[in-house]
Amino acid sequence: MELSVVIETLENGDKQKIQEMIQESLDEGMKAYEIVNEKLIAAMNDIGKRFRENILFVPEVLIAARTMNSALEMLAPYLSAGEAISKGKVLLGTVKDDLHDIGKNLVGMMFKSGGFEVIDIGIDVPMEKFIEGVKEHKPDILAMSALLTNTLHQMEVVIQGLERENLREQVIVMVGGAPVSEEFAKSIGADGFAPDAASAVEVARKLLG
Ligand code: B1M
Repeated sequence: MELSVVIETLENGDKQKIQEMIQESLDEGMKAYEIVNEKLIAAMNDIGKRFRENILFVPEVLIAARTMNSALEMLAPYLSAGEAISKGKVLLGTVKDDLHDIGKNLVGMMFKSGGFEVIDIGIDVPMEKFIEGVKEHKPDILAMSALLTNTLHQMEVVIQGLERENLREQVIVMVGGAPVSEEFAKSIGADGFAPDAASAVEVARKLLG
């Protein structure tokens, strides 16, 4: 599975081809998480670089993202260990005004594979919807993802909303996404930060004790 071919296939939006390539790699013994990290994310980073340089534009990146999501869906059963006993409940979403969902989906898959129950409330989630979700589902962890510098502050808005509703003590808040840092997480009063989907599960386990 050559990285250049993965990039080309994502850009072409060829869902069937990417799935065939993944199946081949799995058959050859490559681990699902290696395929995600070394091929799919690496390919998306390359696409992101050309997006930043105005070589690729939103419609092209959107096609690549949809193809990547279909590849992740196919890999989901391989990432999931299928543990029967729930390790905890996670309410997951991408913050308001932010439409990026690939990282969030990956975080959701890794939580599921770690035995957590995941309630994914989607993208562009306003504070009110996060609060409603906490009231309705009573999750152990509220997990927020943001990919844009100008949507980061929404994480703080949600934490302040939880405080106003006296819900802050009832839920562990975790944040992540490319522009999020440990320092930022601390500064807004989040309980945990993880730089990637796999470590999000480790951090969650530590926070739950
Ligand atoms: Co957007 N975009 N985008 N985009 N896009 C970025 C993020 C950008 C860095 C591109 C660039 O300029 N190089 C840039 C942001 C700059 C900034 O704010 N600093 C950007 C921009 C500017 C925009 C628009 C404003 C462009 C425009 O319209 N002019 C626009 C905004 C739309 C909106 O959200 N309102 C936009 C639109 C889009 C598309 C719709 C075309 C598409 C998204 C489609 C989709 O998601 N379904 C898109 C994409 C695909 C990207 C890039 C290319 C790829 C993002 C991605 O999926 N990466 C991205 C450039 C890049 O990152 N290289 C870019 C792969 C994914 C696995 O990584 O999401 O970081 P990531 O998740 C990681 C970690 O961050 C972490 O785990 C994952 C890996 O294990 N993680 C968590 C994520 N959430 C976590 C939560 C946790 C813990 C870890 O705990 C709760």
